[in-house]
Amino acid sequence: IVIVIIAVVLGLTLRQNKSEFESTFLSRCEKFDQYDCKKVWDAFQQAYVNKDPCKVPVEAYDPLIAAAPFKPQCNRMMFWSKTKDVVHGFTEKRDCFVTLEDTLLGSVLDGLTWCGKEGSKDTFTTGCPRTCENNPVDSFWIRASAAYADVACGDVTAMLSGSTTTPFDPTSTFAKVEVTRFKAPKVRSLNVVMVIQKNAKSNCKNASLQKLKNALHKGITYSCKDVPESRIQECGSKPQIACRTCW
Ligand code: C8R
Repeated sequence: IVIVIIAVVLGLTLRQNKSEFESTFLSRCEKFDQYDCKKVWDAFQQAYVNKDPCKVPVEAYDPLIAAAPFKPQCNRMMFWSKTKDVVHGFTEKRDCFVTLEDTLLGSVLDGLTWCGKEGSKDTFTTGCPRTCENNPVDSFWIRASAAYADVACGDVTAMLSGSTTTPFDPTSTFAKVEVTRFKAPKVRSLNVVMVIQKNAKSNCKNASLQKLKNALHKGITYSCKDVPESRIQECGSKPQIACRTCW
């Protein structure tokens, strides 16, 4: 009995406490049924733990994507660029559309910073580099965006910002990773919602959108509609407005 007690006490003291980061990860993950969150956590960690935080390539997250694959949600998939707050303000209130942040991986990691260190088993949340190309956070969003765009189907929506001079920004993840992954005939159309705020700098006539049309695989129909931000907010707050009549 004494030996058992000693063993238990020793075991408890030696077992590392869960970090705040891991607790956040697991509690956000557990809101989704049908996933083994401990397995997802292990697959996540193997991407960056014990590695130089400038040497985490996009492919490091392949096992994570395999452990928590994205499910296609035809006709409801929403993409965005420079409109994160407007989009999520809307999708939080209505279930017309789903974004990457509504999926397990997107919601678990949204707003978080993480990296590892060579020779350490820990996850760090401060002092993580974001300027080198292969950093853990940027590589994750690129990999997750690619996987999310790969399952796109039906009529796809994208909210772009009329408050920038180049709403289709060739350096954005939307342009570099997502648009070129939409495949006809699985994806039927790409419908741009141009968010028009006060003092807008551009609209659907902007030249960058010609580049978007050209970047789309042939067979995918393109459309663009200028929509005041106030209309998007109104549709978010009035459930009696049907999704298809929001704009
Ligand atoms: N997507 C990309 N980046 C994401 C993201 C996401 O879902 N969620 C977060 N939090 N981030 P931007 P973009 C972080 O320039 O480059 C997907 C990342 O740190 O306004 O065109 C999503 O499916 C990233 O660097 O948009 C969406 O369609 C910035 O926010 C595009 O890609 C991206 O900010 C958006 O990527």
